[in-house]
Amino acid sequence: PIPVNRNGVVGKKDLAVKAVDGNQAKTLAELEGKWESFMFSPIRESQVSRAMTRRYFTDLDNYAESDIVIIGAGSCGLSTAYMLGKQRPDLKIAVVEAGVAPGGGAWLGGQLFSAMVMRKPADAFLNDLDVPYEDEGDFVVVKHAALFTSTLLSRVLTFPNVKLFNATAVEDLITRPAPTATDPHAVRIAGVVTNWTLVSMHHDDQSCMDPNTINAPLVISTTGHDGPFGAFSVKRLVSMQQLEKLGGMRGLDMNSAEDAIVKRTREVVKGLVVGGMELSEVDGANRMGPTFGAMALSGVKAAEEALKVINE
Ligand code: AHZ
Repeated sequence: PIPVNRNGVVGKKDLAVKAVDGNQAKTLAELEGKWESFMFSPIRESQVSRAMTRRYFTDLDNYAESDIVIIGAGSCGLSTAYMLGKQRPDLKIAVVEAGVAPGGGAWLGGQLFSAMVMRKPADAFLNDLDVPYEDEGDFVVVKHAALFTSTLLSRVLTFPNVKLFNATAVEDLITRPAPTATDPHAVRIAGVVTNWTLVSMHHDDQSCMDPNTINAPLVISTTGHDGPFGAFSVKRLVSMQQLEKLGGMRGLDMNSAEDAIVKRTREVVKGLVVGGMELSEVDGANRMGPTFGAMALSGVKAAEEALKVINE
């Protein structure tokens, strides 16, 4: 039996003894051929619970005041987080993703095909990430979109100053009055209102499931084009009368779409930078379909725009 004290906690000394008994290998080579005597170090279930919940609630506490919140962890949101995390280890960056699996639409190239196409000069982003590709002249091809997305995700998650809250939806934006000479009702965005996505999906059949909040002087929204979850922030800007109307995403035209998305990546209202396909809804830009260079470079520009605002 595993020794536990009165509080149900395994004694540290006992754990150490068990660890030695349990043939704790430091390398896989040390495990080879020893499966008969093999055993894991002991654990009590509460230790697993506490290891997870203590960290999660510490993060919730810590990131309740963030420097930057990124809404959406698709190809644009993750590219933005990568640039910011890399350049500014001093900033606290919360990434809020509604889905359980971060990555948005970037796990496949297009339809259900594996490869991911990026038009030049987005190969510069792949070089920075160290993702291999084949050069086809004006564009490059990563052999599987998941190689791009998983590499990007692992880089982002390794930064100590970036926290991903997945399975968490942004339900609303926090605003503060910021009247201008032309608009006395203008606001600036000052953070996000969140809820676990499974809770967000049940507001119609359960009552009193109030949300949580993250305050931040800058929010970057990359929630994709309109859909059940997409274009979240810009639709909310219309309903709170900070944007008159949305332009609506136009049909597919790869050439004009990709240039437009990168060029128009900007602070749309004070405190809110918009990037990726969410922008196509604001400006009425074309869609580009299965070519991802604009998502990476919109992320690079969103980070640059964000730092301009932060440094103001
Ligand atoms: O789950 C969404 C997805 O992972 C997440 N998201 C949306 N609303 C949210 C909310 N709270 C939290 N309220 C939310 N998360 O945002 C992510 C968006 O990722 P995406 O891949 O859909 O958007 P993107 O702009 O990063 O990339 C677009 C990819 C496309 S669509 C397209 C076309 O149709 O032409 N072409 C490309 C390259």
